[in-house]
Amino acid sequence: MRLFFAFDLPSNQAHRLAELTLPPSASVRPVAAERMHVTLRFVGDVTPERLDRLVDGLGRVARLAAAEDRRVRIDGVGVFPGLRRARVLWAGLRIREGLVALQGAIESACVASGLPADGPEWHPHVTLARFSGAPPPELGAWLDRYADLEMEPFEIDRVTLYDSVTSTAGPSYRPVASANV
Ligand code: 2AM
Repeated sequence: MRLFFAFDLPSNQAHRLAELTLPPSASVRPVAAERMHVTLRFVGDVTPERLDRLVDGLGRVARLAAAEDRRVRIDGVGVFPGLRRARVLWAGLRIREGLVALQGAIESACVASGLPADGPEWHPHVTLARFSGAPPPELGAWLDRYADLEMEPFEIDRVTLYDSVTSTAGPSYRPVASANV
């Protein structure tokens, strides 16, 4: 299993992101609207007992998150790890303290289940495309063009623990557990 906690985008926003014209390149691999999401915490493979504890933790986090401000909005674009060696093209998220608290609570639930602590920095983003080879020379101009990308705010209403299943057709994401927040 390749587990991760995430929330989905409103379908209309995911479709609008999927319709952005990507920088032209033979190596660009777009993400379909149906698979766009924001990872809150990558988990990876776990034992069945740890999975049970993570699912319990998700329920506790959801109850706690009900009191938080969970509004977010798509804001800007960028690349990981950097322009010259770009592997991932993403849309950023403007977030409020409430989401930082929600992500922190998920991190705490992961550590309580026995997982090692994640790195200190969380970069909320929606992966729009991946580059399987050298990034296109037009990438810098593309980033400038969409620097002011902004969508209407929305409220996260559900957090899901997904299993990423890889096949020759690419990854697909199977919900293992989810909770309304
Ligand atoms: P990405 O969107 O930046 O590619 C399923 O693979 C999800 O988990 C994706 O959203 C991916 O992030 C994220 N992910 C995969 N491997 C990861 C890792 N080693 N560390 C953090 N996140 C990871």
